[in-house]
Amino acid sequence: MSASKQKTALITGVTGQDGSYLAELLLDKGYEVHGIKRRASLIKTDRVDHLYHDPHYEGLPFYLHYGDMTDSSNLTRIIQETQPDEVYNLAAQSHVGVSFESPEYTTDVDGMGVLRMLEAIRILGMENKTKFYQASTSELYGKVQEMPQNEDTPFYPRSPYAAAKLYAYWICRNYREAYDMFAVNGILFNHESPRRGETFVTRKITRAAVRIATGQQKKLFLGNLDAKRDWGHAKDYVRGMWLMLQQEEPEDFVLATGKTTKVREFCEMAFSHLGIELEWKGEGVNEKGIIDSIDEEQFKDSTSQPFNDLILNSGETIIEVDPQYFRPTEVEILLGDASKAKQQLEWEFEYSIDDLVKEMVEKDLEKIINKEKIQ
Ligand code: NDP
Ligand code: GDR
Repeated sequence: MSASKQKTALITGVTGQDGSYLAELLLDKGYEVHGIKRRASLIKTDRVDHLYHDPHYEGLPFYLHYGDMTDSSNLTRIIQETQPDEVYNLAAQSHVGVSFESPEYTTDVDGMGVLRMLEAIRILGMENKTKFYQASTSELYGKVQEMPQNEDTPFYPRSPYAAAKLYAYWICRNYREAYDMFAVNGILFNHESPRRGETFVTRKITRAAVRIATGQQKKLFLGNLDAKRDWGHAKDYVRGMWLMLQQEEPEDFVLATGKTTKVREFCEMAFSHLGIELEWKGEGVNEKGIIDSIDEEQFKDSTSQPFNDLILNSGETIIEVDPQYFRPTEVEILLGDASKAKQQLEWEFEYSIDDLVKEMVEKDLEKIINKEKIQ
């Protein structure tokens, strides 16, 4: 691609899981990529360090700017300076459980932050130049009414995180309709990778599994083992984000695999890769050992008196339910229908859940063997 045709992208949340994969993808496509990072007392750019270079020397066209979603003037300045053709708004306080602890901050970053970005583009008169991607989420469906969920399924947020993302979803649509902006929502179901933050359940499980298998940890404490999620691989999903911004018309799309898996099944898969077969045991276990209903009262009973609070491996308890990880209101099941993305974007996912679990376990194992910090 010649220099004059090179597109410029700005990624908020570039230091996160999705931001790092998206930056790689866009650089590969010949983009100049700018990312916003937050000031911290310790450098925490591990996920993009391989892309970054000292600006005094030649390197990839990848640049980092200090910024924060709570600071309008800073966001406006960065957009003005970088003049992006495409903005990918991925920055968020993205942990649903933490959003109950920090609801106001979560709302500011995940809700108001989106408005700040859209307003900056509009005030700078860039609404006809800059395409905007908003990281919307399957958490919007919350207390699920319909299965599977697609672009027309009604929303019912179940956390401060989801409520903030609901505002973000609508303000994005409003700017599209009010100012003719190319602004789209990608309603993405859970996607994971070896770069997943270690407090999300999948990474918490794979990391603990290798630590337990190598004798560095005794037990894994988890919350609701019967929550079901539609888990894909982040690499597949960032490709979908890019495709959404290459369309003629701005539209919202669901990305999902169409398969839902229980947290306990994810545990079984992860431990099984390490040769550990789990046997579920505990007081109050029902016939099937599962909770299939999404009836709230039944669910409440299940959390106050958890099923299967012991998982035995050769008589030893290695996983235990700890109610501190239950959420005041839970999203029990998510299952997405990505037919629209498959038809219009020709988006397909390449990684199955087996591939995903295998890669996550192997990378965590590699890190332990190489005595690297497991991030
Ligand atoms: P991560 O938590 O891995 O990354 C979040 C990013 O946002 C990090 O770079 C973080 O910076 C940055 N950030 C947080 N707060 C601020 C702030 N106040 N100002 C500037 N930057 C901030 O999330 P993912 O990569 O997994 O997700 C990306 C986006 O997609 C998020 O908006 C998330 O809500 C959404 N999403 C994610 C899904 C998933 O399954 N992964 C599914 C659907 C939606 P730092 O590194 O400094 O913490
Ligand atoms: P989620 O992801 O809330 O779906 O949000 P998370 O991995 O945190 O939880 C998935 C399910 O697992 C249950 N769970 C636990 N969760 C965590 N974090 N820790 C535990 O110990 C634990 N035990 C059981 C949870 O209750 C839940 O049901 C993710 C984030 O990436 C969001 O930003 C994104 O919008 C959605 O996915 C789609």
